[in-house]
Amino acid sequence: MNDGPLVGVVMGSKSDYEVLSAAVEILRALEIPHEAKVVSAHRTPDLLFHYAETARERGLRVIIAGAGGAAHLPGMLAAKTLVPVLGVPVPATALNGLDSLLSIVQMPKGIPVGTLAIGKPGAANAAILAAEMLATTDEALYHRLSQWRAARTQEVLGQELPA
Ligand code: RP5
Repeated sequence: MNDGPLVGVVMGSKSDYEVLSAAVEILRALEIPHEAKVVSAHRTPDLLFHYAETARERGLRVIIAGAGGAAHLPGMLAAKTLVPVLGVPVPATALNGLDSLLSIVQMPKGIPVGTLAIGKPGAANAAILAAEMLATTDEALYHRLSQWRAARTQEVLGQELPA
């Protein structure tokens, strides 16, 4: 029985946490065991390889990877593991995340990265998607996720506009 993290949230820099925290918050709310870590593709390439190569044996079932600029972290992780990688483009440069989005989404055929929207909405959706993936084989999580979504629906139904 694996009691370790099921989802790994990695990012190229501590500065990315402002965005990736949106994923962590949702994983926490859904009680999904997870870890968050800085792994830089170009500044700590050996750590990147080690993280990817040991991901499956450590019990990770999904990796959420966020980076800004020439965002090669998600693609390089995907190249070194069969654990599914969800990429989150981080707006970190003058190009406001468009650079990161194109870097992540344009993976050549054969090594997929599931690419989400730029910034916090993408980070949140990556966590929800990871939850949905895990819920295909976890009934208790499926139940928590259903309740979580129903609560979001109620929030919108309860919204009132100023008179
Ligand atoms: C990328 O460069 C990181 O993912 C981050 O988005 C960006 C800036 O990093 P720092 O200069 O803040 O460390 O590698």
